[in-house]
Amino acid sequence: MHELGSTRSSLKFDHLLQTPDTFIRSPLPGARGVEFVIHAAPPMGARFTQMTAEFSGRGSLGPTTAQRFIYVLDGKLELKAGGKRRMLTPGGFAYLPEGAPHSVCAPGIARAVVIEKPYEPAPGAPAPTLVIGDEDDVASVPLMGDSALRVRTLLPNVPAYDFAVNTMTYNPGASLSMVEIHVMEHGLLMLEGGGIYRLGDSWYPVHAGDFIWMRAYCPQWFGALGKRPAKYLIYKDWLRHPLGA
Ligand code: UGY
Ligand code: MN
Repeated sequence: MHELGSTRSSLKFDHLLQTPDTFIRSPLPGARGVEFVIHAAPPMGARFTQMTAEFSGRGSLGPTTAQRFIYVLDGKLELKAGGKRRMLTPGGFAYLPEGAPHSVCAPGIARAVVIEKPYEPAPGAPAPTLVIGDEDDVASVPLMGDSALRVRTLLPNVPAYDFAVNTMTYNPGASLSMVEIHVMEHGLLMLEGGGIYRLGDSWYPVHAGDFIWMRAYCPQWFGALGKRPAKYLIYKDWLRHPLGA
């Protein structure tokens, strides 16, 4: 059905809501058998990239000059890094430090979130190391004591790492307790359910499959609606002085 030019997608100065009907796929150098939806990237003001990588059978990622974080959405990915070989399944994730030799290959059709960011060293902080995990093994912690809104912190919360990736799960009716305005920017992929996202001075209906980018200081609030929990994966720059010192 032709939508006559209408879409829920919206690009404003301080945010992007990108809905699946507007996704454009492209190849990237070095990758084989993979198409990328490049959701967030420097041309729109982001200081990181976030993509959805869609692998055909035997597809593989190319190298990167940046740190790389991978979170499997569908299918399986074989990761080789640091002398380890792991098969990641949905909810499986990995963090590869900048310059760490590795390969990521899909034995069959698969989809994954790929986040890349140039590493920002911090005075006195040790170098980050390889992380391989599964979301099911990560503790689910109530946000500000609200057990209807639970957070899983996928990366170690220590200064070696300069970004965070978390999942947040809201029971129907749960919401952020405040409108947040903060220095960190966000990349967010809705994984399950839906609700209303306030971004800047706009309120949007959102649901699984939607991507959101929030520039630093973008006013933000979410409330979950529907009969099932809403869940998203969220990136933020973290644990670095804003002046880069
Ligand atoms: O970590 C965060 O800043 C998170 N609470 N933001 C959000 O969900 N929009
Ligand atoms: Mn936030």
